[in-house]
Amino acid sequence: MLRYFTAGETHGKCLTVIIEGMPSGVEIDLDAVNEQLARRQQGYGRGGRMAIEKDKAEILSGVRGSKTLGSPIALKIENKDWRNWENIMGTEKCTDERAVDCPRPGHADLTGGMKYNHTDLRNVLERASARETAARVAVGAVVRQVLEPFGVRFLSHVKRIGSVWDTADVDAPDFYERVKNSPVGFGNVDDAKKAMEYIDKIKADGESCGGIVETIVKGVPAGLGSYVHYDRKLDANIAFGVMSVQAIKGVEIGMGFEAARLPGSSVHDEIKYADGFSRVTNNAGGIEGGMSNGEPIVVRAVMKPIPTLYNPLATVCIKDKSPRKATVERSDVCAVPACSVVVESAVAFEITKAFLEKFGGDCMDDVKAYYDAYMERIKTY
Ligand code: EPS
Repeated sequence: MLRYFTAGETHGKCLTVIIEGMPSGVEIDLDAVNEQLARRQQGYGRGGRMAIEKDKAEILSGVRGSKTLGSPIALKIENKDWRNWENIMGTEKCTDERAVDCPRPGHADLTGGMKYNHTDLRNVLERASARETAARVAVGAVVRQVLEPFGVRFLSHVKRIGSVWDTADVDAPDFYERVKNSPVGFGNVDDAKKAMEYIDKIKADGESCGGIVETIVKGVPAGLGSYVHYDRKLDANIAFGVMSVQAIKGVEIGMGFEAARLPGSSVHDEIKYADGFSRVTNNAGGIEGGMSNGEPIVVRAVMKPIPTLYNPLATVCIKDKSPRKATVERSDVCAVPACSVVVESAVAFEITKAFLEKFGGDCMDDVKAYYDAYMERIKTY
């Protein structure tokens, strides 16, 4: 089973990842991993930290001559900011300079402090921080390389920032090129301008903002996941992976919540046959009965506004219980474009995991042999 662990505090020395369950013989392109890390660092509305970091992954084990060995893969991403925090975050000695005792509403601060019995809430925020998403992007970028020979492609974009929607047509041929060049991950240039103005206003008000991101996966064969047991359902596992991303409050597949409003005939995708089965529409977002059905997989997620507000909300000091204003930590005003890269990575992990569950073998030759035999068989079903 494909799995991974991450470790690391936002102002600690580094982020560390161990990925277990990769077959041997997967070509690993480290530049492609670093490209994804760079994508995550971009976006209009980010804070000062991104000017400090130049995220790069270093592979420590599990790969030899750019090919996986089948053994656990360890990765490291350095925190350049560590040099400014060594005294505060030292693993042997530390000071309580920058201690936090006024929890931010919406952050893990208060409940995390109560749960782990911390008197300095920095002990919570350091790990709860979305800095950890750099590690998750590295994981997604490594494991998706299993899928490369099979033509599976991951695409993502931002659909909404605060009150501003991207009205671009996602099926336009140059849509993703425009998304790539947009500071807010939109396809429509005028809407992108409005979103940036919105972010400027939010910033001036000492506020933060959230949005909606979408990931589309193309080239996934029918039959990943299963209807036979709840924990093998592909949509359930995707929802879990995406919901576990910091600040995500909702996940939809395909038509999602809209399906509540419409009659069955407007929701379910009619079946056609021409050299294989396909669907006339894709309201199901490529998943029926917990299994991929061969259509593109469409996942949307809602990111709430980041809880650090420069114009802070009311809170209570955990020491003397007096009413106070929440702590202000350096933060982003808007991290929705970065979130779209993180959600894409979380989806990439779940798709790769399901792919290896279906076609898994110890080496890529076995995976390819099983994949080819299966594709041949379903072609004539
Ligand atoms: C982030 C790094 C963090 C935050 C942000 C995401 O760095 P720092 O705390 O040093 O500014 O900028 O995390 C949050 C806003 C949060 O609330 O968790 C990153 O690498 O993406």
